[in-house]
Amino acid sequence: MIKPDAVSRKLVGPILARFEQKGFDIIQLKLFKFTESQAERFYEVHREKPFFGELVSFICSGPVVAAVIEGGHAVSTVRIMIGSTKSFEAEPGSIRGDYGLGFTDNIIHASDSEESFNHESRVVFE
Ligand code: FUP
Repeated sequence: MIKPDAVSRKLVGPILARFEQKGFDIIQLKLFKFTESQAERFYEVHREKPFFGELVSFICSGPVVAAVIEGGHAVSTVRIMIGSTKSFEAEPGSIRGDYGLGFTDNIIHASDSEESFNHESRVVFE
């Protein structure tokens, strides 16, 4: 999911292109703005964390683009492609490493397991 910072910086095309160039299929795509309650459900694993409020408010701050990406080893390969959570530490060549410097505003989210994909895609595409 391409986060509000990247959408406002007009990085949707370049980011989606990377997944296509890698060989993945984009099988669902949605531009939308989270409501607060939808964002709280999306990030419910972080509900008790001290940064939860900041995270929810950031993800609601502008439109996002959610994509369902299909292909072999999609979860692990996409996680490698996005780079470390802290963009300022992410490897050059990764999406966060190439496009961002932020931590909360870190360009992109990707599901880290099949279970989180099932939950997150339900919240986004329901
Ligand atoms: P990631 O899976 O790389 O997106 O990272 P996490 O699941 O650890 O964190 C979810 C989101 O919370 C991250 F995109 C960044 C944000 N976050 C903060 O804003 N502050 C923190 O202290 C930790 C995470």
